[in-house]
Amino acid sequence: MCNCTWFMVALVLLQAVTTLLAVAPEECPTNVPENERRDCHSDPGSTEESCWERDCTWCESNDVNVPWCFYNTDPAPYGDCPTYQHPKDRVDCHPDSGSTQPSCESRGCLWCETAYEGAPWCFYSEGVAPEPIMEGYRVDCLMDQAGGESLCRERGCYYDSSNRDGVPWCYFPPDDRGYRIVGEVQDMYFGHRIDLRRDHDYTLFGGDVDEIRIDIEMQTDERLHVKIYDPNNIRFEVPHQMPRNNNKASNPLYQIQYSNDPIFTLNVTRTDNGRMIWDTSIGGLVYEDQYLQLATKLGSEEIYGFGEHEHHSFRHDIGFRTHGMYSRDQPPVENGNLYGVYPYYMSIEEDFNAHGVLLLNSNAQDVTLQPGPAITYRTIGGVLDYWIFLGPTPENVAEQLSEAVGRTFMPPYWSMGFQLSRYGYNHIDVVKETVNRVLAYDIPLDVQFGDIDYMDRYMDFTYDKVNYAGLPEYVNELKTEEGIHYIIILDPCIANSEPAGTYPPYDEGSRLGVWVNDTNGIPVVGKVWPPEGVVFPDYTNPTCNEWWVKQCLDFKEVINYDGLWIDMNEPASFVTGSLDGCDYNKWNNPPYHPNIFGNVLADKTLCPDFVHFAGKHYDIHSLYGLSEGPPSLAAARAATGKRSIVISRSTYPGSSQHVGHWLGDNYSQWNNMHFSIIGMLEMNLFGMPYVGADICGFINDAQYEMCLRWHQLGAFYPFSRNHNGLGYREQDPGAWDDSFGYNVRDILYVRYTLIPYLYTLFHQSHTKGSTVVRPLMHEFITDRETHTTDRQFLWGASLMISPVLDQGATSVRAYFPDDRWYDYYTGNEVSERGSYVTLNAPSDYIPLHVRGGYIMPTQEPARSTVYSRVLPLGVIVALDDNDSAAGKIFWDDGDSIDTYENGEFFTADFSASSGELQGVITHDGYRGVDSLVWGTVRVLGVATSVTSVSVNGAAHYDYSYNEQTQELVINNMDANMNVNLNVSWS
Ligand code: MIG
Repeated sequence: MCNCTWFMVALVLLQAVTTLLAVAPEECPTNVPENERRDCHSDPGSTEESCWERDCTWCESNDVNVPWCFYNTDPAPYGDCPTYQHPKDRVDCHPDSGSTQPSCESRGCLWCETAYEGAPWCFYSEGVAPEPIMEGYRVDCLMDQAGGESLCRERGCYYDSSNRDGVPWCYFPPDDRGYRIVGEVQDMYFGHRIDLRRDHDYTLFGGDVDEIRIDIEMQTDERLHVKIYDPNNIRFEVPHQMPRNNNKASNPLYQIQYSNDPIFTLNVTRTDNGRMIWDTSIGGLVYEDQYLQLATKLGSEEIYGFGEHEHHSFRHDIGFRTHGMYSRDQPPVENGNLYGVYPYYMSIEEDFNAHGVLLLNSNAQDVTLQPGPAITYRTIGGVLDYWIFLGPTPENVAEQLSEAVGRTFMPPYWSMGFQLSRYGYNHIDVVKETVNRVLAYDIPLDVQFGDIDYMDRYMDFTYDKVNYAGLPEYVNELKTEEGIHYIIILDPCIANSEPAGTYPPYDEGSRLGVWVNDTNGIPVVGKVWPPEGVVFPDYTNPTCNEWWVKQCLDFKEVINYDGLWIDMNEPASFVTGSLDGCDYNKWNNPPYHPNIFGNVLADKTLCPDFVHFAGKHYDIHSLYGLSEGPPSLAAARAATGKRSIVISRSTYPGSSQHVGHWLGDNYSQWNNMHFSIIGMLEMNLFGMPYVGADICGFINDAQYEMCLRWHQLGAFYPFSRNHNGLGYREQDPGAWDDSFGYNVRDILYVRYTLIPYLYTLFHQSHTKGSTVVRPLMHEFITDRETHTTDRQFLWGASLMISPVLDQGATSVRAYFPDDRWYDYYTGNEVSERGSYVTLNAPSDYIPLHVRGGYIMPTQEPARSTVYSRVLPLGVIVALDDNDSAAGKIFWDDGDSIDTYENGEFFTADFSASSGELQGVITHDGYRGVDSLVWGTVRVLGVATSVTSVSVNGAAHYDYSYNEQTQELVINNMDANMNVNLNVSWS
C-alpha cells in the first residue's frame, strides 16, 4: 500500500518541520481516525495542492505509515465545514463585497473558511446556484411594513440584500410557497377548471383561503378569461355583464400550460411564436380574505396603462414602480391614485404583437411594475378575475377590451365642439360677459357649462335666484340664438338639513330609502357639496336610479340643460368617513393598506363598512362613479329626449358606455400639457375616448403663452373644454387680447373643419372599439421609436398633432414615422421619413400633418356645430406613394339616440387612385343629407399639373393647382351628398 518514494519524501519533510507538525493533527479538518484513512495519493509527489485536486482530504500525520492525502469519508471532512463539497467546486454565493458569516447565512448559503486559493468562503450548499431569482422578479414579502430578516423568515420568505433601488430584500420563495392541484385538471365546455389547495402554513394577514379554484375560459380565439376564486364562499365580484362562452375557442392565439411541481404555476404563451404573455412562476400567489396577491412574469418590458394616475411617460418605467388604485378626489400628482380606477395594461411584445390584461377587481389595490419584467398585483378583496386580450395589434387589443367591458357611447355632434366652463363665475353677468367676449372674436363655442356656483347654496336641482337670476331664460337664449348647449354640474350628494317639505330631492329620496347606510341601516351623513351635511345616494340601487332620473326630469322644467356633468363621485367627502367618523373594524381598518393616499381607506370618502344595495362600500367604493353613469345618462336622455352627454369624474372600465371623462383638477403649468397627452392616450387604451384635460389648467393662474399653446393643443382634445378653478384669473380665450382671441378662433376653425372626421372616429369607436386619439405606435408598431412617443398623437390613423409644449419654444422636434406626410396647412410634403424633423412653430401655430393614403371628411367651420352642420362638406385626400387613398364618413342628425342601431344614418366609403376620387354611399338611412352638398376637395400629393377637373361627370372649372405644394383644391362643387361622388382630375 505504501509507496516508498512517497514515504521518503514525506519523511524528509517531516523531519524538517517537526515542531510545526506536532500541532498538525489537531487542526486536521477531519474526524476520520488515522488508521481508517484510505490513501488517495499512493503515487509520488503528493502535496496539499495535488491532493485537493483529487477531491481528497489532506492532513498530515506524525505517523509515517498514515497517508496524508486520503478519501473523504468523514461527514465533516473540512473540519467544521458542514459539507463534503470540495472547495474547488464551491459556487460563490456572495460575489459582491462585504461577505460575512451572517450575511452569507442570510442568503441561505454555507459559510466555511478555507485556505484553498480562489475558493469562496460563502457558497451554495448544493454546489450549484439555485435557479437565480433575478432581482427584478422578486415578489415583495414585506409589502405592508418595514421589517428585517427575522420578520421575513417568520413569513417563510427569503432575505437577501440588493444594491439596486427598490428591489425587495425579503421576497417570496418562487417555488415552494403557493398552491397545488387537487385531483386532475378538468376539461370543461369553456376550457379548464383547476382545484387547488394551499401548500404551506404561512399566513400574512389571516383568513387564508385553503381551497381555490381557477376557471380558465377560452372564450374566443383572442380572449382568455382566468378567474381565480373561492369555490366554497361567495366573494364580491364586479357586477359587470362580462361575456361568457358556450364552448372553447377552437383556434386560440394563446396556449396555456400548467405546472404543479413543486407548486402550481400557470403560463400563457402566444401560439404562433411561443412568446410568453403571462407566467405566474415567480411565486407569491396569496389568497387570503383581505389580501390577494398574484405576480406574473412578463415577456416584454413595454407596459402601458394602469390608472387613473398622472404618468410622466406613456411607456412605463418598470423599475419597481408601485401604482395604487382607489378612486379619490385628488388633484393629479405623479403616480398618485386619482379619480378613476383602471387595473389594466397593454404590452407590446418583442416582435411587435400586443396584448392587454384587465384585472376586473374594484377593491383598493396596487400593482408594482418590476424590471424582471414582472408585475405584482395586490388587492384587498374580491376575486382575481383576469381578462387577457391577445390582439395581435394594439388597435385589436383596444377593440377587444371595449368589446368585453362595453363599447363607448356615441357622443352628440355638438359635443365635438369647443366648450367653456369655470368654477366661480359667481354671477350670471360674468357668464354673459365671458360668452360675449368669446363670441366677439368669432371663436366657435358649442357648450357653456354651469359649475356649482349656479346652484342655490350648492344644492343639486336648485339655482341661485339672486346671483343667477334669469338663468333659465339665458340658457334658452344661448341655445336658440347662439347654437350653444348648456351642461349643468350635479354633485352626487343631497343636502339633508333643509326644512321638511322644502327640498323634494331629499324628502323623496328619504321616503324611498335610496341613501348609503351605515351598518345599522341609518343613512350616513357626510360633508361635501353642499358642505352643511349630505346623504349619499346609492346608485347601485335601482330605486335610487328611478329617484335620480325623476329629479333630473323635474329640474329640466327649471333649467333647459342639454347634458350633465357628474362631479365628486369617487365619492368625495370633506370629512373622513362620515360626520361620526368610522368604527374600528376589519373593513375600515384592513390589515393591508395599499399604496394609496390617506392613512385610512375612509380618507376623503365614506367608511368602507357602509352598506350599498350591491354590497359593502369596501367593495363598491371605486365603482361609485361607474354606478352613477347609467342613471345619469338615462336621466339626461329622458329629460332632453335626445342623445345628450354625461361627463363624469370617477370612472372604471365600462364607464364609457355612459359617460365621458375629463382629467380632473390639473395645474396651470406647462408640464401639465404634456401629462394631458399621456392621460388621453391612456384613456383611449382604456376604452374611454371622450376625454380631455381642462385647457389652461384648473389650479393656479394661467399665463398668456402657456394658455395660448394650451388652446392649440386643446383644440385636438376630443373633449375640448377650457375650465378654470375658483378664484384664479380668467383664462377663457376672450380674456387675453385680440391676437390671442383670433389665434384661438383660427385653430378652432381647423378643429371644426375636421369635426366630420372626428365624429366618424367616434362612430368607429362606438361600433368597433377603435381609439380616437391614437398613439403613434398603434399605426407604426414595427418602428420602436414610436413606442415612447407621448408628445405627439394622432386622430385616428391619419392626422398627426405635434404641439408646442415648452415655454418659449418656437419649434417642435417631431417624429415622422416612415410614411408620406403632408403639412395640413400648406399641403407640402414632408421631405423626411422615419426621422425627427424640427418644425417651425411660431406662437400662433400648431404643427398638423396628414398621412398619405387617407381620406378625411371635412366641413366648413362656423361659430357652433349647429351652424356648421348645414354647410358644405368636403374631403381631404392625401395620396400615398401609389397615388391612392381611402377613408370613410359617418353622418346622422347628431342628436338622436341610437341612430346607428336604428339605421338612421348615412355612411360612405371614399377611395382615390389614378386621378379619381369616388365616394360610394354604403348606408343611406338619414334624409338630412338630402339638403347637404360636397363643396370642397383638397388633394395632396398631385405630382403632375392639373388642367381639367370633372365632378360627377360634368366639367368643373373652380379649382386651383399649386405646382410648388402639389396641392389640388377643387371648390364649390355643390355635389349632392345623397348621390355617389365622383371627382376626377388630369
Ligand atoms: O370641490 O364643482 O374637479 O372641475 O370645478 C371642488 C367645483 C368640486 C371639482 C371638479 C372641478 C369643479 C369643482 N369640483
